[in-house]
Amino acid sequence: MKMPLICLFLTLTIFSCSKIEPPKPFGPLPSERQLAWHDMEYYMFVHLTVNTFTDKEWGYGDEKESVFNPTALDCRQWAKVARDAGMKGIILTAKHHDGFCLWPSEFTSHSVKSSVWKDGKGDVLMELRKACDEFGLRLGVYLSPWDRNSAIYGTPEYLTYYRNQLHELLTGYGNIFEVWFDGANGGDGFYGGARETRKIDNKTFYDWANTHKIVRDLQPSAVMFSDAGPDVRWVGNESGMGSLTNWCLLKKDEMYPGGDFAGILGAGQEDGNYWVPAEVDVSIRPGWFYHKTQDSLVRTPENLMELYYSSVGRNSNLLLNVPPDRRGLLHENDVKSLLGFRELLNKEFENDLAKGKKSFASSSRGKEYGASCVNDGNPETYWATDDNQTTGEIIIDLGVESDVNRILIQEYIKLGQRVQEFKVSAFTNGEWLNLIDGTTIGHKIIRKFPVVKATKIKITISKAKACPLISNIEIYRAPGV
Ligand code: FUL
Repeated sequence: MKMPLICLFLTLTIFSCSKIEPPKPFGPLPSERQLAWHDMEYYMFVHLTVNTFTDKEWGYGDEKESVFNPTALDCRQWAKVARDAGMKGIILTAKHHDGFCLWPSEFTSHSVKSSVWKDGKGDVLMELRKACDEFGLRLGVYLSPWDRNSAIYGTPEYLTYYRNQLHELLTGYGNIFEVWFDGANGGDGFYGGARETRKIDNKTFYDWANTHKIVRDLQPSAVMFSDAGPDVRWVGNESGMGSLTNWCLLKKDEMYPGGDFAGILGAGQEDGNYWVPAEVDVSIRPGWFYHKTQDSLVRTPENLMELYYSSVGRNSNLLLNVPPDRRGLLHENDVKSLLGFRELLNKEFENDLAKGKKSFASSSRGKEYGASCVNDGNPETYWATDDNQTTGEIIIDLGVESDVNRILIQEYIKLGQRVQEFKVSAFTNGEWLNLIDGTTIGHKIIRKFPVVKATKIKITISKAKACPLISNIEIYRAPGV
């Protein structure tokens, strides 16, 4: 009689104390540096070089250093605007294709040190470093692999030169969050006076594996961007369009910067074997560099809002270029648009109607993974089904009938990207009305739909690679229709 009672007691104790097994990771996973990058979502690109003064987009490489003279350059203004606009960092074109360096590189005289700006004693990158620190932003660098100024471009010595410069940028300017490797490469240029066309093999010339190693060694928390990653991929266009279907996955070993992969990069690859999420790079003006003639062509706050939906709202980060003018300041028109956009953004996502409301799931893995995890405001909790269950529904009860027109959904990507198909519907006039048929989710999607009066919102995961893990759902009634 004694033994069975003890057994029963032990069984009950073990049962009540044992935690439910968390879901196992599925497929390629993001690294810590990539997770930190996902959370940044929106940051500034700054294109500045001799082009700003010659009115070009691609400098030939023969520009005199003396043309670079941004008389009122103020990186604090850039950083303040970026911070006030809601951005989390700034990436500077430390060297564009023309080869002119915005920092006083030891390895060339084609830099700020030969310019009249600050009598050759200036260092734009250092000023930006300090400004980013002051305004709580992260700093990134663009170092163009193509160099139309360098006499040795195209020879093996150039690779040493390029790596030396990379070394300077990664050792002299504190923590770098992203290193941007542009795909444009080879062609005609000044090349130290040769004025000829030089072509290189994009695939092999830069020995990318070993070039990447320099970044990993010197800045382990930096992500590297290029057409093919390794950490962040180009979205395949420069018009600000993320893809509705967007896998953070890529077979990057089959790709290289400057290759012809634009058609693949938008959606990523469902069967990709590496985590390489998309970044949308786009300019607030038609050009990447400042041109006075484009002062009237700055994107409006409303247009920036659309960009936000087509980038951050499509599981991508938004890298928005805002080029300083010849004074070295962000132009008034650009600043006005950016701050106007921030205001719109605040209004758009002012009141999350899902937060803390009652939510129900068709099934869940257990209490810790229940439906309430999707609207508890905690990104570390998530709704999960049993391992063998790859579909499911979550219903959020809005409490009262409410007008709604936006939904935001996030997967718990630390354990992989899983959802392949989903739907959103609203309970209105006594029936379920389908609002959205979607495919992937990933870090975040934000979708618009026409205003509907709803008492409940249902999110149906209709297809997933493994049990779905949803960490966040937000519902809004944004101004407008
Ligand atoms: C392109 C470059 O050629 C443009 O000048 C610009 O820097 C853009 C971001 O990337 O490939």
